[in-house]
Amino acid sequence: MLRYVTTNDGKVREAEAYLDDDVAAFEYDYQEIQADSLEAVAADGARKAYRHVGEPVIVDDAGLYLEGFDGFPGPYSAYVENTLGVECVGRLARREEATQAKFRCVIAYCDGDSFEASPEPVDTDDRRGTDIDADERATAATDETVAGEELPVKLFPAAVPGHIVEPRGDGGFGYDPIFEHDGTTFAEMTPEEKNAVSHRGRALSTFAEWYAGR
Ligand code: ITT
Ligand code: NA
Repeated sequence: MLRYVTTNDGKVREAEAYLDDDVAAFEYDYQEIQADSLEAVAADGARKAYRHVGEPVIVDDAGLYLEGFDGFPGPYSAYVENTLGVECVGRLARREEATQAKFRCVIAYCDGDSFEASPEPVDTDDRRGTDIDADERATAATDETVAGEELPVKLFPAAVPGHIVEPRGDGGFGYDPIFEHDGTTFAEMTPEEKNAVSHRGRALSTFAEWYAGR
């Protein structure tokens, strides 16, 4: 059984389309590290969750990156949501005309086995998310594993570009009401509509393809 490990009900609603008899959501509140990259946070979480569950796990770490604010809040998105709040981030971005943004998501998979080593190391310095070209709406499955640790982790990053707007919509969660993509905020979309374009939908479908064919 593969476990999708999270404490976030919004993520579970979106992941449901990718879960079936062999994949189940699992609520486990591990201690997250603070780091400058989603990759590092997700990889660490996957290792902790695997050690706890003893079965294959995926962990999903995500964040909002404001281009004009050098990628803020990025990996600190949860802290900023809990302190400033989503509407305040939206007002700041609009006041400073820093409304160009992207969501990034990194799925980290760990099953206790090792994977084929990659010739290229993972670039973990991605505060600005520059490793993903948002204009291409990139879905980049990396073959990289985070090496040099006892438990190998496979990473599936993805991004989606958008603009910060006044809050609209009741769906989704987190920053969704202020994130507009192709004229619609993520909070105005159904989970299916959001999955079809979102950072998480792209990361999950890339993961699912790899997982099915591994
Ligand atoms: P888990 O770590 O338990 O999965 P979390 O809510 O802490 O749950 P993240 O660390 O990945 O998840 O989330 C970081 C922040 O980004 C947090 O404030 C979320 O609300 C927000 N966020 C993540 N994905 C999002 C999405 O698809 N739409 C809007 N906001 C999102
Ligand atoms: Na998290």
